[in-house]
Formats: sequence, structure tokens, C-alpha cells
Amino acid sequence: KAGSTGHDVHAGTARRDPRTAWWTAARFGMFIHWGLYALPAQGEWIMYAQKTPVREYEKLAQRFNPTEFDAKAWVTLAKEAGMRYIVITAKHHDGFAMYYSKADPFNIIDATPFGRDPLKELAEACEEAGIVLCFYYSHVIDWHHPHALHKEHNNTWDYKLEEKRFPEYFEGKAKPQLKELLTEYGKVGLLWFDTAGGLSEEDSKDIVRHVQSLQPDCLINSRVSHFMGMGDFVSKGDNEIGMSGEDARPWETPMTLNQSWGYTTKDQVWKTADSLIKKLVNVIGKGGNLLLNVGPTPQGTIPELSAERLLEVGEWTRRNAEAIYGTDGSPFPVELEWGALTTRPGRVYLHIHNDKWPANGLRLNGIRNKVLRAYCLADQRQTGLEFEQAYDEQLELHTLGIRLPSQPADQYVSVVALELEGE
Ligand code: H79
Repeated sequence: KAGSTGHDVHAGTARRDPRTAWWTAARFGMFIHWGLYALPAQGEWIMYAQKTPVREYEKLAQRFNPTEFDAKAWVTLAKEAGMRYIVITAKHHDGFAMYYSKADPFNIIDATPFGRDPLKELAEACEEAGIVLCFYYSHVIDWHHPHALHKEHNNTWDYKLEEKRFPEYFEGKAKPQLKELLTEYGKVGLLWFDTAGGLSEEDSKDIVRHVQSLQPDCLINSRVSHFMGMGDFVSKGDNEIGMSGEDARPWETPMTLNQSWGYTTKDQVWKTADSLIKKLVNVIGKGGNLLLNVGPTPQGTIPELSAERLLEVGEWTRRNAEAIYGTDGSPFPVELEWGALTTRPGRVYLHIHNDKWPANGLRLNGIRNKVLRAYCLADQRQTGLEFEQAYDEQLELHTLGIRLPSQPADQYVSVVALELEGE
């Protein structure tokens, strides 16, 4: 790597940071939005949207009994999809803890008939499967707590804004609950904070110090604070795919499978496996991670339409693992009209969209290294593809032309691997 462009520096820096190395190598994670809001099945904002009184919303807990919850099944699905970490809502904006919290009785053990701690069970299943467990925690918005105070989205139907004393929430609930999550569930890969609107710089720094004092290696996402540069990695906007090299820190795209996060029966607009795979290679080709969401049912299962898509994505990630995990994004600061590109030392992977298959061959300029071999990753015999390298004196450009098979070798996106001389 020349290290001469901002992007090269970015990719290299991301990989060199030992704290974030596991996360950038993982590339693909499962986001899980699960809570009491699964019961009304209209997404995780229902309490706010309907201004449901706290005493009313609490009644959902009495009916929340996800007896079909099977942590192993969820972890197996994530693993089969090719996901290497899980981020689950320990507490979303409704303030309900999906684990046994001694800091607040509004939690799954004290308030529901279920009698089990799903985060404990997930921690065990993840440990066994080699998946990194991470927690989403809504640190500013909490519609259940009388003193939570956000810039915009507060419970103003039960509580008066002018009577709120934020420290009573921050010190009395948020920080103690974070301590529980960081001390009772083993090693936590990262904490995913959301919507910090109104959180002071002082409180932002305080919560980062709090996390780091309990688990120094636990990563924190940028949404912990609206103050610039906080957090170990950048969470882009929901469903937003970032450009490479625009931030010095590693980044991710949080993405939905349909158009919702929490379980809903209303939204049935599902991304296809085809488009999910293209979004995955688009993100990793730009050097980012994809955090792809499922919204489990009140029974504790992952909706069939989600699971079947993830399994199809998993067939593809299994065949193309070499071009995904531990790779860097493209060093070329341009959009590639045929797809995306990832690299690792001595290798380049061309992720070619099948519907843009260049039947006449593919040209790629700018690779200085000698190409030793080219083949389709999905071709188990690794049949060599013909290619031609040259140097165009006039354009001062290293050119490469690869003759591709007439038909794509894989489903949806076909990867061509190039073996290079040197790194
Ligand atoms: O957890 C998911 C969302 O619930 C959370 N972030 C993702 C990962 C989120 N918190 N705040 N926001 C998203 C932005 C708020 C958007 C809103 Fe709306 C627009 C609130 C009210 C109007 C979206 C549409 C939510 C309710 C209606």
C-alpha cells in the first residue's frame, strides 16, 4: 500500500488500532430490536407515537412471555448469515430493561411472567459460538423515567418538562444499568448509544469514562454524543451508506431488513437477498461495517421473512468469506460501475454485480503490482481467467483487462479474486 491517499491512511489506521481491530475485521453484524413494543407490533416508537401513559404501557409487561425464545437459535442464525457480532437492545427508548436490572424494577425479570434473562442466555450462546455480544442502550431518551430529558423526544404526557432533574435519571438509572450490563454479562464487545440530543459535553465524557472504567476494551459508537469526535467508531445515519475515507475513524451502516426496527405486522416491504448482498459489498468496499437489523416477535422468534433472507445472504457470505472478513475497502476513491472492491495484502477482490456483468471483460486501471492469477471465488476448481497487464505511457496508467466467463459464477454478486505479487 502506498499510503499516499487519505483513504489508504484511513484503512490502515483503522486496522492498526488494536481496540477496534476485531470489529473492523468482522464487517457484518446482527442488530436486534426486541422489547415490549413487539406486542402491539407497530415498531419501537409506539409509546411515543400514541402518548401511552406509563401505567398503561407497563401493562404490556404482564403479557410479555416469549416462551419460544431460544438464544442458541438466534446466535446460530446470525452465524449462518455470516454475522460475527450481535447488538441487542438492552433498553430502548421505552425504558424497559430486557435483562434483570436491580437498578429499576421495570425489567423483564421483575415485571413479566417470563422469569428468564434473555441477555444472560444470549451471552452464554454467543460465548459458545464465538460471536461477540454487544448492547444497545438508550442513554438519553427514556419515556418511562420521570427525569430523563432529551432535546426533542420526551414523555411530556406523564411528566412536566420543567420538573425534570436529569441527574436523577442519569446517575440513578442510566449509569447503574450500564454498570450492570458491563459487569454481569462477561465481555461486552461494544455499547451502541443512540440519539444523544441535549446531552452535555461533560455528561458525554462522563459516560465514556464510566464505560471505560468498567471495560476498557468495550467500544463505543459515535452516537454517544453530539460533540464531535467522540466514540471509537462512527454510526452513519440509519440505512445510510458512507463514503470511504471521509472520517478518520472506522464506520458502520445500521440497516433495516424491511423499513422498521422493532417487530411490526404493518410493514411488509422487505429488501431482497439480492439487494442485501449488494448493499453489504457496497458498504465493505467503502471500508465500513454493516449492522443489519431483525425485530423478533413477542413469542421470541425471528420473523420467518427475516430469517429466510439472512440464510440466503449466508450462503453467499460462506462462499465469499475470503473477500469479506478482515479485508480493507477499496483504495480507489471512485464508484465502480460494476460493483465493489475489497483488498487484503497480496489480494484484490472484485465484487461484480451479476446484472452488470461485463461479458466483454473487465478493465481495471491503477494496479501497479504484477497480477499472478485471477479466478472466480465461487469456482471451486479456481480455473484461471485470462488477463492482460500493461502500462500506458501516455496516460501514465497501469491497465488490467480480465476476460470473464460468459456467465457469472455466483448468485447476485460474483467475486473475482486477483493474486498479486507483493502486498
Ligand atoms: O433504534 C432505532 C430507532 O428507534 C432509533 N435509532 C434506530 C437505530 C431512533 N431514535 N431516534 N430516531 C431514531 C430518530 C427519530 C425519528 C423520529 Fe419518528 C421522526 C421520531 C418521530 C418522527 C421515526 C418516525 C420514529 C417515529 C416516527
